[in-house]
Amino acid sequence: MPANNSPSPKSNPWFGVAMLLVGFIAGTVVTAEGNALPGWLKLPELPTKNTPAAVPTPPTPPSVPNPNPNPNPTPDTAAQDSLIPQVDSARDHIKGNTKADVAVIEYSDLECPFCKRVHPTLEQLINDDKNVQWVYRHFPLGPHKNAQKAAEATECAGSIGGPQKFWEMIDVIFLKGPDNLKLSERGEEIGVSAPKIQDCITAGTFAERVKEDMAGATAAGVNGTPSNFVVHIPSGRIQRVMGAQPLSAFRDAIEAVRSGDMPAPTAAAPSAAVVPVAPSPKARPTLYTVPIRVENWAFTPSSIRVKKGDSVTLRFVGTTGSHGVKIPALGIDVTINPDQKVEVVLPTDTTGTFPFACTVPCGSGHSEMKGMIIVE
Ligand SMILES: [Cu+2]
Repeated sequence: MPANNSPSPKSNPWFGVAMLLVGFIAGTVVTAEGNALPGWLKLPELPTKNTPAAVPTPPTPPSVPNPNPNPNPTPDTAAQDSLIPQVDSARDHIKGNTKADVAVIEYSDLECPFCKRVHPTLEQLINDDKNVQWVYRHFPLGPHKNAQKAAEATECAGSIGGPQKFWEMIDVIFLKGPDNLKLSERGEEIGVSAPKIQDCITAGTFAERVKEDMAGATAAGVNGTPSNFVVHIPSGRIQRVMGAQPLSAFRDAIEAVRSGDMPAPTAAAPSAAVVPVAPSPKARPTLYTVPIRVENWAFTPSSIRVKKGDSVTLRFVGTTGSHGVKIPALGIDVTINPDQKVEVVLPTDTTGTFPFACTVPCGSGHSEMKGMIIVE
Protein backbone atom coordinates (compact mmCIF):
# COMPACT_ATOMS: atom_id res chain seq x y z
CA MET A 1 0.00 0.00 0.00
CA PRO A 2 1.65 3.16 -1.11
CA ALA A 3 2.07 6.00 1.27
CA ASN A 4 -0.39 8.49 0.09
CA ASN A 5 -0.88 11.04 2.73
CA SER A 6 -0.81 13.86 0.32
CA PRO A 7 -4.22 13.92 -1.21
CA SER A 8 -3.16 14.70 -4.74
CA PRO A 9 -5.79 13.28 -7.03
CA LYS A 10 -4.80 10.23 -8.97
CA SER A 11 -6.69 8.32 -11.51
CA ASN A 12 -6.69 4.69 -12.22
CA PRO A 13 -7.11 3.07 -15.55
CA TRP A 14 -9.92 0.87 -14.44
CA PHE A 15 -12.29 3.44 -13.16
CA GLY A 16 -15.00 3.97 -15.61
CA VAL A 17 -14.58 0.62 -17.30
CA ALA A 18 -17.98 0.16 -18.70
CA MET A 19 -20.24 -2.26 -17.03
CA LEU A 20 -21.73 -5.07 -18.96
CA LEU A 21 -25.16 -4.28 -20.01
CA VAL A 22 -26.34 -7.65 -21.11
CA GLY A 23 -29.81 -8.23 -20.05
CA PHE A 24 -32.99 -10.04 -20.04
CA ILE A 25 -35.95 -7.88 -19.92
CA ALA A 26 -38.60 -7.82 -17.40
CA GLY A 27 -40.40 -4.87 -18.68
CA THR A 28 -43.83 -3.68 -19.33
CA VAL A 29 -44.64 -1.21 -21.99
CA VAL A 30 -47.72 0.80 -21.65
CA THR A 31 -49.03 2.18 -24.86
CA ALA A 32 -50.83 5.40 -25.31
CA GLU A 33 -54.08 3.49 -25.28
CA GLY A 34 -53.18 2.11 -21.92
CA ASN A 35 -52.56 -1.42 -23.15
CA ALA A 36 -49.93 -3.20 -21.18
CA LEU A 37 -47.51 -5.32 -23.13
CA PRO A 38 -45.87 -7.58 -20.60
CA GLY A 39 -42.99 -9.59 -21.79
CA TRP A 40 -39.81 -11.46 -21.21
CA LEU A 41 -37.59 -10.64 -24.10
CA LYS A 42 -33.97 -11.30 -24.73
CA LEU A 43 -32.30 -8.29 -26.12
CA PRO A 44 -29.10 -7.78 -27.99
CA GLU A 45 -26.09 -6.64 -26.03
CA LEU A 46 -25.57 -3.01 -25.62
CA PRO A 47 -22.16 -1.75 -26.59
CA THR A 48 -19.80 -2.24 -23.69
CA LYS A 49 -17.00 -0.13 -25.05
CA ASN A 50 -17.25 3.58 -24.77
CA THR A 51 -20.29 3.37 -22.63
CA PRO A 52 -20.02 6.52 -20.62
CA ALA A 53 -19.85 6.04 -16.89
CA ALA A 54 -23.07 7.00 -15.28
CA VAL A 55 -21.40 9.02 -12.59
CA PRO A 56 -19.03 11.80 -13.50
CA THR A 57 -15.53 10.82 -12.51
CA PRO A 58 -13.58 13.19 -10.33
CA PRO A 59 -11.20 15.33 -12.30
CA THR A 60 -8.01 13.35 -12.51
CA PRO A 61 -4.82 13.27 -14.52
CA PRO A 62 -4.72 10.56 -17.15
CA SER A 63 -2.53 7.72 -16.05
CA VAL A 64 -1.47 5.92 -12.92
CA PRO A 65 -0.20 2.36 -12.84
CA ASN A 66 -2.42 -0.03 -10.97
CA PRO A 67 -0.70 -0.11 -7.60
CA ASN A 68 -2.76 -2.92 -6.15
CA PRO A 69 -1.22 -6.36 -6.24
CA ASN A 70 -4.26 -8.13 -4.91
CA PRO A 71 -5.73 -10.13 -7.78
CA ASN A 72 -9.06 -10.80 -6.18
CA PRO A 73 -11.16 -7.70 -5.82
CA THR A 74 -12.63 -6.05 -8.84
CA PRO A 75 -9.83 -4.09 -10.44
CA ASP A 76 -11.55 -0.76 -10.40
CA THR A 77 -12.39 -0.64 -6.72
CA ALA A 78 -9.19 -2.39 -5.64
CA ALA A 79 -6.97 0.13 -7.37
CA GLN A 80 -9.01 2.96 -6.00
CA ASP A 81 -9.10 1.62 -2.48
CA SER A 82 -5.32 1.66 -2.36
CA LEU A 83 -5.45 5.43 -2.89
CA ILE A 84 -7.14 5.99 0.47
CA PRO A 85 -4.68 7.88 2.66
CA GLN A 86 -3.10 5.56 5.21
CA VAL A 87 -3.93 5.76 8.88
CA ASP A 88 -1.80 8.50 10.37
CA SER A 89 -1.94 8.51 14.15
CA ALA A 90 -0.41 11.99 14.25
CA ARG A 91 -3.24 13.44 12.22
CA ASP A 92 -6.21 11.10 12.32
CA HIS A 93 -8.92 10.90 14.94
CA ILE A 94 -8.76 7.34 16.21
CA LYS A 95 -11.05 5.60 18.66
CA GLY A 96 -10.19 2.21 20.08
CA ASN A 97 -6.83 0.47 20.12
CA THR A 98 -4.39 2.52 18.06
CA LYS A 99 -2.13 -0.53 17.79
CA ALA A 100 -4.90 -2.68 16.31
CA ASP A 101 -4.13 -4.57 13.12
CA VAL A 102 -7.40 -3.53 11.50
CA ALA A 103 -8.62 0.02 10.98
CA VAL A 104 -12.07 1.01 9.87
CA ILE A 105 -11.70 4.35 8.12
CA GLU A 106 -15.05 6.04 7.99
CA TYR A 107 -15.87 9.00 5.75
CA SER A 108 -18.85 10.69 7.30
CA ASP A 109 -21.19 13.64 6.98
CA LEU A 110 -22.87 14.95 10.13
CA GLU A 111 -26.02 15.82 8.22
CA CYS A 112 -26.38 12.41 6.61
CA PRO A 113 -28.94 10.16 8.31
CA PHE A 114 -27.12 7.06 7.12
CA CYS A 115 -23.95 8.26 8.83
CA LYS A 116 -25.93 8.77 12.01
CA ARG A 117 -27.26 5.26 11.70
CA VAL A 118 -23.85 3.59 11.22
CA HIS A 119 -22.29 5.50 14.12
CA PRO A 120 -23.44 3.17 16.95
CA THR A 121 -22.57 0.18 14.78
CA LEU A 122 -18.95 1.24 14.62
CA GLU A 123 -18.99 2.06 18.31
CA GLN A 124 -20.09 -1.48 19.02
CA LEU A 125 -17.55 -2.88 16.60
CA ILE A 126 -14.59 -1.44 18.47
CA ASN A 127 -16.10 -2.32 21.82
CA ASP A 128 -16.48 -5.96 20.78
CA ASP A 129 -13.14 -6.35 19.03
CA LYS A 130 -10.25 -4.74 20.85
CA ASN A 131 -8.07 -5.29 17.83
CA VAL A 132 -9.94 -2.81 15.68
CA GLN A 133 -9.41 0.92 15.51
CA TRP A 134 -11.96 3.39 14.18
CA VAL A 135 -10.70 6.31 12.14
CA TYR A 136 -13.16 9.14 11.58
CA ARG A 137 -12.68 11.43 8.58
CA HIS A 138 -14.90 14.18 7.22
CA PHE A 139 -16.83 14.07 3.98
CA PRO A 140 -19.45 16.83 4.18
CA LEU A 141 -21.61 16.63 1.09
CA GLY A 142 -22.39 19.76 -0.90
CA PRO A 143 -26.17 19.57 -0.63
CA HIS A 144 -25.98 19.37 3.17
CA LYS A 145 -25.70 23.01 4.08
CA ASN A 146 -24.86 22.42 7.74
CA ALA A 147 -22.36 19.63 7.20
CA GLN A 148 -19.15 21.55 6.55
CA LYS A 149 -19.34 23.85 9.59
CA ALA A 150 -20.55 21.00 11.77
CA ALA A 151 -17.46 19.04 10.75
CA GLU A 152 -15.27 22.03 11.55
CA ALA A 153 -17.00 22.33 14.92
CA THR A 154 -15.95 18.80 15.87
CA GLU A 155 -12.35 19.73 15.10
CA CYS A 156 -12.73 22.90 17.16
CA ALA A 157 -14.10 20.92 20.08
CA GLY A 158 -11.17 18.52 19.87
CA SER A 159 -8.59 21.27 19.69
CA ILE A 160 -10.08 23.18 22.60
CA GLY A 161 -11.10 20.33 24.86
CA GLY A 162 -8.89 17.43 23.82
CA PRO A 163 -9.40 14.36 21.61
CA GLN A 164 -12.31 13.01 23.65
CA LYS A 165 -14.31 16.19 22.96
CA PHE A 166 -13.95 15.62 19.22
CA TRP A 167 -15.87 12.36 19.55
CA GLU A 168 -18.34 13.79 22.05
CA MET A 169 -19.10 16.63 19.65
CA ILE A 170 -19.87 14.13 16.91
CA ASP A 171 -22.17 12.25 19.25
CA VAL A 172 -24.07 15.36 20.33
CA ILE A 173 -24.44 16.62 16.76
CA PHE A 174 -25.81 13.29 15.58
CA LEU A 175 -28.13 13.31 18.57
CA LYS A 176 -29.43 16.86 18.26
CA GLY A 177 -28.74 17.82 14.68
CA PRO A 178 -26.11 19.85 12.83
CA ASP A 179 -27.90 23.23 12.86
CA ASN A 180 -25.06 25.69 12.33
CA LEU A 181 -26.69 28.31 14.53
CA LYS A 182 -26.57 25.99 17.51
CA LEU A 183 -23.08 24.53 17.24
CA SER A 184 -21.69 26.59 20.12
CA GLU A 185 -24.64 25.48 22.21
CA ARG A 186 -23.79 21.88 21.34
CA GLY A 187 -20.21 22.56 22.40
CA GLU A 188 -21.32 23.92 25.73
CA GLU A 189 -23.40 20.80 26.32
CA ILE A 190 -20.27 18.68 26.19
CA GLY A 191 -18.27 21.10 28.34
CA VAL A 192 -16.45 23.12 25.71
CA SER A 193 -16.53 26.90 26.11
CA ALA A 194 -19.24 28.27 23.83
CA PRO A 195 -17.41 31.54 22.95
CA LYS A 196 -14.20 29.67 22.18
CA ILE A 197 -15.83 27.13 19.93
CA GLN A 198 -17.83 29.86 18.19
CA ASP A 199 -14.67 31.85 17.50
CA CYS A 200 -13.02 28.77 16.06
CA ILE A 201 -16.02 27.98 13.84
CA THR A 202 -16.39 31.59 12.67
CA ALA A 203 -12.69 31.86 11.86
CA GLY A 204 -12.84 28.70 9.79
CA THR A 205 -9.78 27.45 11.65
CA PHE A 206 -10.32 23.87 10.51
CA ALA A 207 -11.93 24.47 7.12
CA GLU A 208 -8.80 23.29 5.33
CA ARG A 209 -8.42 20.30 7.61
CA VAL A 210 -11.89 19.11 6.61
CA LYS A 211 -11.17 19.72 2.94
CA GLU A 212 -8.00 17.63 3.17
CA ASP A 213 -10.05 14.69 4.39
CA MET A 214 -12.40 15.12 1.47
CA ALA A 215 -9.62 15.40 -1.06
CA GLY A 216 -8.08 12.13 0.09
CA ALA A 217 -11.40 10.37 -0.22
CA THR A 218 -12.24 11.90 -3.57
CA ALA A 219 -8.94 10.63 -4.97
CA ALA A 220 -10.09 7.15 -4.01
CA GLY A 221 -13.41 7.58 -5.77
CA VAL A 222 -15.57 8.29 -2.75
CA ASN A 223 -18.69 10.16 -3.78
CA GLY A 224 -21.17 9.41 -1.01
CA THR A 225 -21.47 8.78 2.68
CA PRO A 226 -20.93 6.87 4.81
CA SER A 227 -18.02 5.28 2.96
CA ASN A 228 -16.05 2.86 5.11
CA PHE A 229 -12.73 1.23 4.35
CA VAL A 230 -11.73 -1.81 6.37
CA VAL A 231 -7.94 -1.90 6.26
CA HIS A 232 -5.64 -4.72 7.40
CA ILE A 233 -2.63 -2.60 8.26
CA PRO A 234 0.13 -5.26 8.08
CA SER A 235 -0.84 -6.48 4.60
CA GLY A 236 -2.50 -3.37 3.19
CA ARG A 237 -5.57 -5.37 2.17
CA ILE A 238 -8.65 -3.20 2.01
CA GLN A 239 -12.32 -3.88 1.68
CA ARG A 240 -15.01 -1.28 1.26
CA VAL A 241 -18.20 -1.40 3.26
CA MET A 242 -20.46 1.17 1.72
CA GLY A 243 -23.33 2.74 3.56
CA ALA A 244 -25.00 2.08 6.88
CA GLN A 245 -24.47 -1.65 6.86
CA PRO A 246 -25.08 -3.96 9.82
CA LEU A 247 -22.39 -5.06 12.23
CA SER A 248 -22.11 -8.42 10.48
CA ALA A 249 -21.01 -6.75 7.25
CA PHE A 250 -18.14 -5.04 9.05
CA ARG A 251 -17.19 -8.24 10.84
CA ASP A 252 -17.16 -10.16 7.56
CA ALA A 253 -14.96 -7.52 5.98
CA ILE A 254 -12.56 -7.59 8.93
CA GLU A 255 -12.35 -11.37 8.70
CA ALA A 256 -11.72 -11.14 4.97
CA VAL A 257 -8.90 -8.60 5.14
CA ARG A 258 -7.25 -10.45 8.03
CA SER A 259 -7.36 -13.83 6.33
CA GLY A 260 -6.72 -12.57 2.83
CA ASP A 261 -9.74 -14.52 1.73
CA MET A 262 -11.23 -11.68 -0.20
CA PRO A 263 -14.52 -12.18 -1.97
CA ALA A 264 -14.41 -12.80 -5.67
CA PRO A 265 -15.41 -9.93 -7.85
CA THR A 266 -19.09 -9.54 -8.25
CA ALA A 267 -19.35 -11.02 -11.69
CA ALA A 268 -22.40 -9.51 -13.17
CA ALA A 269 -22.99 -5.85 -13.38
CA PRO A 270 -26.50 -4.73 -12.58
CA SER A 271 -28.84 -6.26 -15.06
CA ALA A 272 -30.07 -3.92 -17.66
CA ALA A 273 -33.55 -4.31 -18.80
CA VAL A 274 -33.89 -2.81 -22.20
CA VAL A 275 -37.38 -2.05 -23.23
CA PRO A 276 -38.10 -1.76 -26.91
CA VAL A 277 -40.61 0.92 -26.35
CA ALA A 278 -41.91 1.61 -29.80
CA PRO A 279 -44.82 -0.76 -30.39
CA SER A 280 -44.62 -0.24 -34.10
CA PRO A 281 -41.62 1.47 -35.65
CA LYS A 282 -43.69 2.38 -38.69
CA ALA A 283 -46.23 4.32 -36.79
CA ARG A 284 -43.95 7.14 -35.71
CA PRO A 285 -44.34 9.61 -34.22
CA THR A 286 -45.85 7.50 -31.51
CA LEU A 287 -47.15 8.55 -28.18
CA TYR A 288 -46.26 6.16 -25.43
CA THR A 289 -45.25 6.08 -21.80
CA VAL A 290 -42.33 4.20 -20.35
CA PRO A 291 -42.86 3.26 -16.71
CA ILE A 292 -39.66 3.12 -14.65
CA ARG A 293 -39.85 1.65 -11.19
CA VAL A 294 -37.70 3.56 -8.70
CA GLU A 295 -36.77 1.73 -5.52
CA ASN A 296 -33.88 0.97 -3.19
CA TRP A 297 -31.56 0.39 -5.06
CA ALA A 298 -32.43 0.26 -8.72
CA PHE A 299 -34.21 1.78 -11.64
CA THR A 300 -36.20 -0.87 -13.51
CA PRO A 301 -35.77 -0.93 -16.41
CA SER A 302 -32.38 0.69 -16.17
CA SER A 303 -31.92 1.11 -19.87
CA ILE A 304 -34.49 2.78 -22.05
CA ARG A 305 -34.16 2.78 -25.78
CA VAL A 306 -36.33 4.97 -27.96
CA LYS A 307 -36.41 6.12 -31.55
CA LYS A 308 -35.51 9.63 -32.56
CA GLY A 309 -38.58 11.70 -33.08
CA ASP A 310 -40.89 9.52 -31.02
CA SER A 311 -43.15 11.18 -28.58
CA VAL A 312 -42.27 9.61 -25.26
CA THR A 313 -43.19 10.24 -21.67
CA LEU A 314 -41.12 8.73 -18.86
CA ARG A 315 -43.15 7.78 -15.83
CA PHE A 316 -41.00 7.33 -12.73
CA VAL A 317 -42.90 5.23 -10.23
CA GLY A 318 -41.55 5.69 -6.71
CA THR A 319 -41.58 2.53 -4.63
CA THR A 320 -39.08 2.73 -1.79
CA GLY A 321 -36.75 5.52 -0.74
CA SER A 322 -36.42 8.99 -2.20
CA HIS A 323 -34.29 9.27 -5.29
CA GLY A 324 -33.41 11.72 -8.00
CA VAL A 325 -32.70 11.73 -11.69
CA LYS A 326 -30.92 14.57 -13.41
CA ILE A 327 -29.96 14.58 -17.07
CA PRO A 328 -29.07 18.16 -17.93
CA ALA A 329 -28.70 17.39 -21.65
CA LEU A 330 -32.34 16.34 -21.74
CA GLY A 331 -33.60 18.97 -19.32
CA ILE A 332 -34.64 16.29 -16.84
CA ASP A 333 -34.33 17.01 -13.13
CA VAL A 334 -36.77 15.16 -10.94
CA THR A 335 -37.08 13.85 -7.41
CA ILE A 336 -39.10 10.70 -6.88
CA ASN A 337 -40.51 9.91 -3.46
CA PRO A 338 -42.15 6.65 -2.38
CA ASP A 339 -45.64 6.09 -3.77
CA GLN A 340 -45.22 8.99 -6.12
CA LYS A 341 -45.49 9.01 -9.90
CA VAL A 342 -43.46 11.63 -11.72
CA GLU A 343 -43.89 12.07 -15.45
CA VAL A 344 -41.55 13.92 -17.75
CA VAL A 345 -41.59 14.32 -21.49
CA LEU A 346 -38.46 12.88 -23.01
CA PRO A 347 -36.97 15.06 -25.74
CA THR A 348 -36.13 12.79 -28.66
CA ASP A 349 -35.01 15.28 -31.28
CA THR A 350 -31.33 14.37 -30.89
CA THR A 351 -29.85 10.89 -30.93
CA GLY A 352 -27.45 9.96 -28.20
CA THR A 353 -26.76 7.94 -25.09
CA PHE A 354 -27.62 9.64 -21.83
CA PRO A 355 -26.40 7.85 -18.72
CA PHE A 356 -27.70 8.82 -15.33
CA ALA A 357 -27.30 7.83 -11.70
CA CYS A 358 -29.40 8.60 -8.70
CA THR A 359 -28.56 12.13 -7.58
CA VAL A 360 -28.93 11.46 -3.84
CA PRO A 361 -25.34 11.51 -2.53
CA CYS A 362 -25.94 10.29 1.00
CA GLY A 363 -26.35 6.60 1.66
CA SER A 364 -24.79 3.61 0.08
CA GLY A 365 -27.00 2.48 -2.71
CA HIS A 366 -27.91 5.68 -4.49
CA SER A 367 -24.77 6.09 -6.54
CA GLU A 368 -25.11 2.48 -7.68
CA MET A 369 -28.54 3.22 -9.11
CA LYS A 370 -27.64 3.72 -12.70
CA GLY A 371 -29.44 3.78 -15.94
CA MET A 372 -29.33 5.16 -19.42
CA ILE A 373 -31.56 6.56 -22.06
CA ILE A 374 -30.68 5.81 -25.64
CA VAL A 375 -32.23 7.84 -28.40
CA GLU A 376 -31.41 6.18 -31.72
CU1 LIG B 1 -31.30 6.99 -4.91
